[in-house]
Amino acid sequence: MGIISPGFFGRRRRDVPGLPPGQHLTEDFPVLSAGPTPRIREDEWEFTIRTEAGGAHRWSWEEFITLPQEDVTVDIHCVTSWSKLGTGWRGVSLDTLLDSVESTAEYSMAHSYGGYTTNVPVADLRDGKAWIVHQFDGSALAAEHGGPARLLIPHLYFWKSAKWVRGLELLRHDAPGFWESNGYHLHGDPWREERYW
Ligand SMILES: Nc1nc2c(c(=O)[nH]1)N[C@H]1C(S)=C(S)[C@@H](COP(=O)(O)O)O[C@H]1N2
Ligand SMILES: [Mo]
Repeated sequence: MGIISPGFFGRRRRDVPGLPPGQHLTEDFPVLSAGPTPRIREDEWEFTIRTEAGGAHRWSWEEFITLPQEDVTVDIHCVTSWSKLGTGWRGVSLDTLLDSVESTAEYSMAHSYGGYTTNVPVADLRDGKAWIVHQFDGSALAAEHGGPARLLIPHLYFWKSAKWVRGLELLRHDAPGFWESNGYHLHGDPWREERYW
């Protein structure tokens, strides 16, 4: 049996590049859902952006899937402390979707099939920071992980990445979503440990 100083693992852990404070690495892909998994067929799936002025833009699955697609490899961080590095996704940038609507709103609420909501500032959806993804690791996104499509906002804690997403509501004022109403932080930056409030 070798002797390993207690500080050894501690140092290594902090030294993992890409691992925010208080997080540990996981190799598998945990499923975290607040309720039952909605089963939404692609032919009934729709995604709608509503603006603060009452406008709306809606995409059917067919329309969504023919938009420009991006492949992204990103790290994800759950507030319950697991992080998974280098995850691969395919989907449509929020820049592409938001460019279809006229809006100056600074806040948004994501809405999911099943009723889940989460609030995200529009600035956190813009400039290549967020996607609506429909593939994980080269395969169709599994229902447990939010298929047919989910939000992916990897620079915020993973509760912001709404599974089974069905729309985005653009708002003039910030308002808490499901977990934010239950004590989670309004913003959720893992590098600043914006976990609870
Ligand atoms: N619709 C919906 N989206 C959700 C959740 C949920 O319960 N319902 N859980 C959130 C939380 S807390 C996390 S950590 C991630 C988990 O995604 P996963 O199950 O694919 O790992 O989804 C987020 N998106
Ligand atoms: Mo989470």
